Amino acid sequence: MARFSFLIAVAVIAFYAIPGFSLSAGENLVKNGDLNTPDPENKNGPQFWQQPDGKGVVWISHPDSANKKNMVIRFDTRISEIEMVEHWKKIGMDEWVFPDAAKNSISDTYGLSFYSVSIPVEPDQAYRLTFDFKGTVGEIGQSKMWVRGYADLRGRKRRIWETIANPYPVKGKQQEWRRVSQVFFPTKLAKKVTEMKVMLYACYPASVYYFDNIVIEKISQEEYKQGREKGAVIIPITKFD
Ligand SMILES: [Ca+2]
Repeated sequence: MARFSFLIAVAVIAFYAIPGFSLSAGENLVKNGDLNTPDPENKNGPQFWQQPDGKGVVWISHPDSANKKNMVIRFDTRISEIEMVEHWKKIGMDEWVFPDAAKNSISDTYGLSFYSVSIPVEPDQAYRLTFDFKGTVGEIGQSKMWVRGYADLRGRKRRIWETIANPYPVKGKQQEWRRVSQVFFPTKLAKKVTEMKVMLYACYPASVYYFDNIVIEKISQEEYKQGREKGAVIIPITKFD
């Protein structure tokens, strides 16, 4: 048994020693991607993420896990624009206040978003984004995840690249949790990108949406090529931490 373990260890080391796998494969570049660690500055939100507004965007226990310490982000796009704007003003989150708030639910217009902190982008490096999602999908579903790339241009940080990962199509019920996985390569299309942020986004139809387990990992260019050919991988999930 000991010898067997030793052989496995050797095999693992050999695998990581292969050029292209020397990067610590599997390391999640999204800090607190499982959303489980509270922000020491604000106990109502996860560390290394934007502060949730506590109404449209809420940091709560996983709705389908017995582990109450397994946290997720929940969006509620049923709330009207007027209500959202009033709430944002009340808590001092003026950044997203629209000048002409409507009675309609926020799903009809802007939707709701939630950002990670910045993540460095390496030149000539391909990545894989993976996340868990629960919510209405299908032809009418508009919720998705973005990765947005930034560069310092003319003295300002500007968004110069982005990619979208859709949590659909998927077979089965619309409200099932699913794990979405998709490759991307920021500097292939925008050489100047030096950092990226993940943006969780929920919109139409007016409903509740959940996100969890956001992972960005480095992959080889060969894996990127294969991933592009295959397209997004979406699998239903039923087991939760
Ligand atoms: Ca979690």
